[in-house]
Amino acid sequence: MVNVIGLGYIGLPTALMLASHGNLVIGSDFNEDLVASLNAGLITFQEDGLVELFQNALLNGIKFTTDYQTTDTYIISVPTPYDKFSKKVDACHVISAVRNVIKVCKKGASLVIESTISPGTIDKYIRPIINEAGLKIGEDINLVHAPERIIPGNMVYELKHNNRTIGADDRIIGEKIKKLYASFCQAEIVVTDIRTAEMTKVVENTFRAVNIAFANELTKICRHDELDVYEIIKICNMHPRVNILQPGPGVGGHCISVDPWFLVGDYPGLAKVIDESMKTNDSMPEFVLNRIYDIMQECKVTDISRVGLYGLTYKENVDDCRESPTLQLLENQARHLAPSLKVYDPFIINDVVSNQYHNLDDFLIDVDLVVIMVGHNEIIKNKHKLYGKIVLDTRRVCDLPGIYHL
Ligand code: SAJ
Repeated sequence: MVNVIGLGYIGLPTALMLASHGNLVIGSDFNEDLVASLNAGLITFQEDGLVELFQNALLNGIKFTTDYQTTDTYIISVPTPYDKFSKKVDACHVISAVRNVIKVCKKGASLVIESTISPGTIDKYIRPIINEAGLKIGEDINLVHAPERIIPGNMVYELKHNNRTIGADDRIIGEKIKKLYASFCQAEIVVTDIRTAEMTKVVENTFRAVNIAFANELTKICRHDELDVYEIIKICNMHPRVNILQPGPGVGGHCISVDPWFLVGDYPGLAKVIDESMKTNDSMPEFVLNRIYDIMQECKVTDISRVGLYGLTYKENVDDCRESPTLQLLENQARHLAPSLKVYDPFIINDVVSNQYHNLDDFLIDVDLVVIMVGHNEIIKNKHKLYGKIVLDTRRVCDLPGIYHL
């Protein structure tokens, strides 16, 4: 039996996938409301194919509880926040999950950490806890790191089709855990050591962050000379060895905007390109604000309350607004304007900011300048509703005459 600990964006789909592929699974989470919802058959976030996967897992006997189980295999998928000042990972939830597991696990159990952690976390924080409890790593308990790689918006597909990495102290244990993941994962699974697995995960997200920063920096250069950055990127990407990513209003989510900071925090003075890239990405909401001011002046919009931000989530077609560029803009650069700026996102049902709308038409009636912060399918399908408005499209998703870009 597998006990999946932490039933959030990664733990839940993983638990459902395992259960749907013949494994006996119990999902544990300390959040009683979440466990009650799942036991009542209610899924807690939106993802293509998740409802069907949930139904399948229920038919296959998955159970949810707030307790840890006595078993021989654990997957820990709890959040890893980071300390904004030190830029270091805060492994408190992983540490507390490990402390709880070692109280109940069977002798020789495998403890798989899926949560994203900074390189060295297992050596620095996890091994000492196990040693202090008087347990012998490799005999009483086996450590494994199997970082997740699935992208929000396409999680169910990517769980099945993405290659994976398993880092283990012991090759035999690595192969055993590989077999478990191979019950649903059809792609290649590489077995390596724990330090390497920790590093690869953070490096993958850092690669993407640096590449987005490059596109964002190009945007600033092109704006300076009034050149079309999108046309330039499109032409450059026709070169067989060039593949520039897309500029945008900033980088959000709990992965690309966070993980690279672990390297900056742990390797000060060495991670220089990464440090500058993260600062470039973080500067984009302010760049958007300055574009808003310039366009307001050019179009003679004098009332900031006639400006509306379309999109609150960190990217298109997901319901997650953690670290989103819109929130960064409202909470940092435009804090003084936040009570006036209007905001709407079709995926965010609860009120998370002031002046939030819950219907596209109502939102559009009340604004003259629409700033597209997120390229949800909704706005692409309804771009005709933007006729007559001044539009700043920070994602270049709406091709309309007279539209402004970054
Ligand atoms: N973004 C751009 N320009 C781009 C691509 C993305 O501005 O060309 C922005 C997005 O709008 C968003 C942010 O970057 O604000 C991050 O979005 P994303 O789609 O690049 O990535 P995430 O954070 O949703 O998921 C990433 C993925 N990592 C990689 O692609 C290397 C995913 O595979 C990981 O599993 C996930 O992080 C994670 O959990 O670590």
